[in-house]
Amino acid sequence: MQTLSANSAPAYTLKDWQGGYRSQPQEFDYWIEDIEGAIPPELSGTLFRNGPGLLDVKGEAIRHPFDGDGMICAIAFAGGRAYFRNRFVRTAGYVAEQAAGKILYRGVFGTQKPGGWLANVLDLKLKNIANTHVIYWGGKLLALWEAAHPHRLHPQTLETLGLDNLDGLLASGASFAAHPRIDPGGSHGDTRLVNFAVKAGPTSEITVYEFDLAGQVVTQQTQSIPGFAFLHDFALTPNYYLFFQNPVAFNPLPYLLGLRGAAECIKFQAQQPTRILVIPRRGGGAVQRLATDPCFVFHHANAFEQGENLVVDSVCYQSFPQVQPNQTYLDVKFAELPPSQLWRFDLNLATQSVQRQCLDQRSCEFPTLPPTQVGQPYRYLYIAAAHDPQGNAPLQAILKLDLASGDRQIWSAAPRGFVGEPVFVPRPPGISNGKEDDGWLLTLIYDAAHHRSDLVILDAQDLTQGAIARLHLKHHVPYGLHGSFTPE
Ligand code: 3ON
Ligand code: FE
Repeated sequence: MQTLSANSAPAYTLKDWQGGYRSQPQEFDYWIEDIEGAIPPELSGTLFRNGPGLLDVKGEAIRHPFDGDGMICAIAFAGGRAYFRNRFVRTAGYVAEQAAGKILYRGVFGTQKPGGWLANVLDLKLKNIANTHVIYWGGKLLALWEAAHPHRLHPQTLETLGLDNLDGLLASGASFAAHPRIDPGGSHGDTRLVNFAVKAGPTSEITVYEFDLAGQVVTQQTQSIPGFAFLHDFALTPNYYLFFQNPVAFNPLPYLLGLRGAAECIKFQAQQPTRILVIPRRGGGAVQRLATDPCFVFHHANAFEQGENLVVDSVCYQSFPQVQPNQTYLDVKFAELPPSQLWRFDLNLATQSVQRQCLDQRSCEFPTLPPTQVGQPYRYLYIAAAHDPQGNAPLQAILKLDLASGDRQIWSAAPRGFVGEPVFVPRPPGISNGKEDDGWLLTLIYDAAHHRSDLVILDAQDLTQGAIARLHLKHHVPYGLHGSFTPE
């Protein structure tokens, strides 16, 4: 197994990294012809992927990439060929701003309308930017953004069909998170898509929904939680949902006054514990709230049950990562920031105690695993990571952790490549060797040397052999958030 050794010089330049945050206003449709290696002919289906496509509105920069208009990429694979398409989600806000040629909405992460605080004071409209995730479930392709309804898209053309309230499930103005998980089912039950919605306030409300394969809601429950809850993701096991309630306080005043975005009014509370919320999936039991050391979590890798105990693996930050008032997101001083790291939390429900251990020093984000293991004991975890094993740096590599043996594998796109979320695609049943890690990893990387993006295909069993195929797009795709793969 290959493990990279520590490097003193950064493997990247900030200028190269910044290139991946240029807007991509164009929409494309084409067969990908420029390919290194070969697309496995058995790889069949579509990778959908979401993220901010615009980092400016007609030249006016937005304050934070999470405020960028959602742009969907679809890369369809069949017979060893691949077709690329990207489309902006025609949200009301995108359509209006493109027509007006200027910023008309405030963004949650601090984008303001031009004209100073007077132009922004008491404007509390949310722009549903549909930029965080995209899933195909129950015959619907849905672009998700956690503070509002999904947008439904045409699965082939990516044309926006409109807001979707999930057959009347979502009340007007309700939210729907951008982090569904698919419980593969098994002896404990059927395959389910599980997602949640949060109403944050002095007391917060979490609603969790479970959907069957046809997209029909089969169970839902709502729980009240003391305190403000900013919950981006969750984890599940056959019997529980797990949420990390980060220790944060929310003072909306600067937001109301037009001075800051709502997310800029969140303050990390370093003296308070992180609360791990354990919600029974069935039977209407009470929520358990276990305390652990303060940390900030966006993403969980996985959770599973171990006798009476629960294990959850999550990416932890020392505090809530925020752009400082006198900075822009483009001049992040990586070297001065603590890394985000993968931690394992062992929850003892009998004693209500938590033990945690760092699984790897390397700075990382966007964990994933084979879909068969979601909610189950698992051996292999994949995650986008820094090239260097220590310190904070942009994501340039894909790391594979063998949680049983402790072995690591890494594939790095450094010095000039920057990776996005890896998506695991199992090798189809008929030809799979049955191993947990038999499949491919798909990830879009930004190649600063050519100012374009590549879709990289890795063999998930062995990252050290290098990319199986590297599909050169004709253009770049800005750094994204989440995606999913749909076979067929
Ligand atoms: O007042 C509340 C506070 C709040 C922040 C309520 C609320 C629902 C309006 C709200 C909104 C939250 C939203 C809209 C969150 C959106 C999050 C988002 C779009 C993305 C999060 C991404 C997380 C990570 C860790 C991304 C990492 C990216 C990289 C490493 C770059 O490649
Ligand atoms: Fe996320």
